[in-house]
Amino acid sequence: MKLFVLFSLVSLALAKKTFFGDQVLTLYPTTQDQVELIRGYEDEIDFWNPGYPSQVHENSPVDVRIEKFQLMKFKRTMKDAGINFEVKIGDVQMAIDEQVEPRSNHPKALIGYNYDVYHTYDQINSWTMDMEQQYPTLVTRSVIGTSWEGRDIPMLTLKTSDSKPAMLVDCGFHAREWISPAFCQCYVQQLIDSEILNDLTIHVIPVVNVDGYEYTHTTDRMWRKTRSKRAGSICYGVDPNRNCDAGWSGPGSSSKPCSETYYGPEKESEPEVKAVADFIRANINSLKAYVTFHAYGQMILYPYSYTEGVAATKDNLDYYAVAAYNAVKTPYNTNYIYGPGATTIYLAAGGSDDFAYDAGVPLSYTIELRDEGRYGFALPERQIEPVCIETFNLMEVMHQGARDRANGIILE
Ligand code: 0X9
Ligand code: ZN
Repeated sequence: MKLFVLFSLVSLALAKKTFFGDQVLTLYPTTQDQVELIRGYEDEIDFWNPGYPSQVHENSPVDVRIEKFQLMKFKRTMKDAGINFEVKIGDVQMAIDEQVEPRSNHPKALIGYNYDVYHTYDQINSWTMDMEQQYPTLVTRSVIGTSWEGRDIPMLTLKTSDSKPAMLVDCGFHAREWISPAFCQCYVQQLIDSEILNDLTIHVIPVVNVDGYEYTHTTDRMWRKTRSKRAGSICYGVDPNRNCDAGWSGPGSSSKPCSETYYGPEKESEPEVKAVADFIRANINSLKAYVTFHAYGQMILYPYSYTEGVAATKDNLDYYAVAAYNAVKTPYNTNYIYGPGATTIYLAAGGSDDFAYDAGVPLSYTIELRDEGRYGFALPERQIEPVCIETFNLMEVMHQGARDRANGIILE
């Protein structure tokens, strides 16, 4: 009997979390009282967009995932409080299941690496090795660090010769934002066929938060943070985008280890974050641009996010944001918004974009990829290809920005 109970407990712990019957609702609070009511759910519901309750504001929509067992009561409470809402995703598990196409049905299943599907950490890691083998003169694989759970964090450097100005592109800071690593992979493939490598060296980290990403494949699809675990806390993980040395522990980040925006026991406590920061510091003289990919919301954000204070080179940052806005719109009319993080999305200290900028990288951007909330984190695989195409267009603006900077051109 004891053994049976133990077995059940272990299998429960190992079981993959499911989201059957959970819904994503978009709430429309119009008064401060309504905002406070929604914020009060901090520990009970999953805030998708904005990512955490203190950023809920009057007259701006809020996407939240409500578990099946809470739904009836939650909807009644919203109605009683006069908060309008609509059901964005009727069944989160169905959306997750539909996100991934049956592999055998996929038209590209048998032709080389398939960039139009979501891959696991192991697949992505092997792909980095294959890329180096396949393009030995162009691609170099390195490992910038080791995660909390001991995984390698691989990086691909694409270059045609040494001593070119460089840019750093990373993906997968937040685990559940799967479209981000998917973009980094097709970006590398598109770079290989492009002329830009004659002018720039481009470093690409396809997944920063490797443990978190693996966890979203094995256990909890909606995991966001790292997977570190420290004595004295029952909760796992630190928000890697609150853990950087940029106004660390300031507004929009939490001291609570169980919070989705926990800033961690100290700055760069997370080995994944330290690996990226160390790379930026070590290459600060060559790095002209840094672009970090998140999801979702369709935004081009630039410093600052840890303060509402204006960045010294705001006009220059804004110049490429406007150009990028136009570029990303061209192929499929996808609408982005752009601006400083603090005023465009929310105040949030400890982010990698602000860190890179203050460390001396002149152009620094966070891109929130598709969509605007129709599928949110469960963006279907059929959207990977259009995201790759329109976002490469956006990146061509960033390449131009890095080249301009290298040539001492400061456009405003
Ligand atoms: O909150 C974040 O970290 C990012 N949004 S997300 O929904 N992907 O979590 C926005 C980051 C903007 N930049 C900084 N806060 N520095
Ligand atoms: Zn993110």
